[in-house]
Amino acid sequence: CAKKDNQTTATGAGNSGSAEKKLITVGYAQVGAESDWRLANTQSFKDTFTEANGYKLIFDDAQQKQENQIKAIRNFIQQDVDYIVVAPVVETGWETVLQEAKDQRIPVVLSDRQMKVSDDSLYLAWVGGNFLKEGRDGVKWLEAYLESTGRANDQINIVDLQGTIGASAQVGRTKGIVEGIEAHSNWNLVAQQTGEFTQAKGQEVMESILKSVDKIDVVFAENDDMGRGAADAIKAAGKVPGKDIILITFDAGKDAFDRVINDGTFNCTVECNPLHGPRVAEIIKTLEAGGTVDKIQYVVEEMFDKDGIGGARKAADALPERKY
Ligand code: GZL
Repeated sequence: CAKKDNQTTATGAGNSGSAEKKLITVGYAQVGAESDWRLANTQSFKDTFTEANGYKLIFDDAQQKQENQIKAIRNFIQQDVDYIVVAPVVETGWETVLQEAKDQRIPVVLSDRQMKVSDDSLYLAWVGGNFLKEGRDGVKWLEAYLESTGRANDQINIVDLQGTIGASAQVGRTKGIVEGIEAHSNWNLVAQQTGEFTQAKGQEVMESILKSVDKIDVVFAENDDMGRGAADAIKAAGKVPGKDIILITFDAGKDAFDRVINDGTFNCTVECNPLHGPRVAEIIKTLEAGGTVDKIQYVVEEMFDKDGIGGARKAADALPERKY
C-alpha cells in the first residue's frame, strides 16, 4: 500500500491558485559505481524518476558498503520519503532497518539484488535478473561449445571469478556454474575467487590464478568488468583470451558485445538487464493507484555469442536493438 494519498494539493495564498500534483519522493539506495552494469542501472533510474515524470529522486551511492546503504535508508526515513528503493549490496543484514521503514509506513521496493529476510512483508516487491538461470545458461553454452569443437570428453579445467560474495548475483551465478561443473566428471573447478565485480580486482585475481594453475581451459567471469580484467591478465601471461582460454561473462553490456563480435576475447556473454527504472516506476504507479503488485518480477534476459549455439543469439544480429 502506498504510504499516503498523493492528493492534488490546492496551492495556498500567494500562489497561482491552481492545484498542482505533489511530486512523489523516491529515495534510492544504490550499491555503488563498480561496473558498467551499475552505471547503466543508475542512469535508468535517473532517466525515469524525473520531475517531469512526477518524481523527486534522492539518490545515494554506497560505494559497495552495506553500512552506507543502511545509513542512506535511515536518512530517507528521516526525510519521510514516499518510497524507498534499495539495490542491496548483499542479501543479509537488512531486517532492522526495513522494520524502521515499515514502522514509519514507508513502502520499500527492491531492485537488482535480493534480500534474505524472515518476514517478506518488509518489502513490497523485487525486480531483477534470474541469477541462477544466468549461471545455468552459461553452462549450457559451454556444453554446446565443447560439443561443437569435439572436446566434450576432454578434461576441462575451469576458473570461476566470482562477484561480491553474498550478493545474490554472485550466489545465483556461482550456484548455476558449480552445479554444471559437478554434473560433468571431466570438468574440474581449479580456482574460485571473488573479483568484487570490478575490472581491477578481476585482473589481479586472474594474474595470481594464472601463476598457480598450469592448465586453464575456461574462465567464467561473473560480470563483464572482471572478464575484461581476466582478458588482460591472460594476454599478459602470453595466452590468447577467447582462444587458448574460453571466456564466458555475465551482464552482456556494450563492451562485451564488442568483444564477442570484433576482437573475440569474450566467447559468450549472458545478459542481466540493468534497465530497472521503468519497472520500478510501474510498481510505484500501481501502488499509488491503490493496486497490488507481484512480489517477484524477473526482467527478460538472453545470452549472446558469435555463432548462435547453446541457446545463445548471434551478438551481431542483436546489436542494433541493444540499449546499454
Ligand atoms: C546484477 C548486478 C551485478 C552485475 C555487476 O544484477 O547486481 O552487480 O552483474 C554489478 O556488474 O556490479
